[in-house]
Amino acid sequence: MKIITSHKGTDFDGLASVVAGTVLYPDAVPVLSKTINPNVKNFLALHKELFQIKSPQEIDFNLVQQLIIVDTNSWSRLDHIEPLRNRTDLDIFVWDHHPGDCEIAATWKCVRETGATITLMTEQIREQGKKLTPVQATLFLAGIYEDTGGLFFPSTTAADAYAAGYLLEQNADLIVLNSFLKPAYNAEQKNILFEMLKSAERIKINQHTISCNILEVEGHVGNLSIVVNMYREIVNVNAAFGIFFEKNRKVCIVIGRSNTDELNMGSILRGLGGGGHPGAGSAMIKSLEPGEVRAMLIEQIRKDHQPSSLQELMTYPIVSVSSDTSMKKVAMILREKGFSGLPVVDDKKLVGIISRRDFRKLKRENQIDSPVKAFMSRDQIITIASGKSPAEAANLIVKHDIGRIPVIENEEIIGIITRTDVMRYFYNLVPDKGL
Ligand SMILES: [Mn+2]
Repeated sequence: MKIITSHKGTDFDGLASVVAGTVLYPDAVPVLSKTINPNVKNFLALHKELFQIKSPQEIDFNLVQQLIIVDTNSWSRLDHIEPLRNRTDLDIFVWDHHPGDCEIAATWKCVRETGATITLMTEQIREQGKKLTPVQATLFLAGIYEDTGGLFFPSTTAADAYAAGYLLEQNADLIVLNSFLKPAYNAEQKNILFEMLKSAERIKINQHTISCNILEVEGHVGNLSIVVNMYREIVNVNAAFGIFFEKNRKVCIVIGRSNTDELNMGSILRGLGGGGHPGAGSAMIKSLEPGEVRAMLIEQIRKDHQPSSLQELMTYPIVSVSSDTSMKKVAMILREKGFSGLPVVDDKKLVGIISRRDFRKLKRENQIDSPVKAFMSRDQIITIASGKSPAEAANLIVKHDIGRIPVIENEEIIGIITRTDVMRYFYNLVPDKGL
């Protein structure tokens, strides 16, 4: 027996991929976890009989010989087929779009970085010339749209757009799709935005305009970050925070959105026990009045000054040598400081870089007394102008895999930006996966 399944908390990409699996492997039985996302549940409530999906209870796992896993590559998301986990005789196929986490030992896999798994499976269906019904095409397109935010997310690839085009050719119905992909912004969110705008205010902290709005809400409201972002755009501030107070649960949900790297939502809200990334963050605070939360938040914003320029971040004064320094002396400095390389500077101008590697160029013993200019590299030295941002420095470091970049101003070297400096800057910018 062949079964095909996807991760728990099944989303449209998961369901679409399972159904696509039944097109590619007609003898496979589709099995879904009991936990399914609400919008997918709504879709299935109307279309279930079309897909003949089985629950894990209906499967005799002893009879399973082949397992096709779609839209995940991790056993931790496959609780519902736990009995199969330790079977060594299984033939396992994996279709997934997250190349990072390849946990499952598959006998065959198609894992490629795309916006959605269904994109990969649609390609295969198209290649094999298999026919799709309009319902299948609609479901597949829902998978692509949900996982790529309607082809908007940066994770979207050209392949997703091609697959979407193909599915539209196969009569995917955008009106049906629209009604199942829950509108992110509906009447509830509209009311909250309207309330926030009534009491909108702007304050200035460290040269940035900020708005910090307290609002009482009844119970959990979804998609508040979209509301906060719209609010930020309308009120026209660098960063907007919504403090949403759920009176019955006595919790404050804080959501922040910013449009500048200098106001890092992730690090500010980490200060309140939450997390996030530079542009968006959130925190949940219990047993404090919203007014107290607001005061804490403002204090946190004041403290959280991000170095915005390379000058603030770079190391200086720099250790350098002049071009007539002997290689012997250079070797000594490198050893003493534990550096892998040094800038060679004449009259404040960078003329070369000498690194440990360059010592391989020494052919005779007495060359150790020769000046560094005979061995340093002069060409294609990566430097960065002092006006550039820390993020640009980080890009260069990653792109060229170098540990240190000279910072140049008016053709003079004024400092060095190192991997460590950049790490220090980015330490607070590491996205918090948990939120
Ligand atoms: Mn997916």
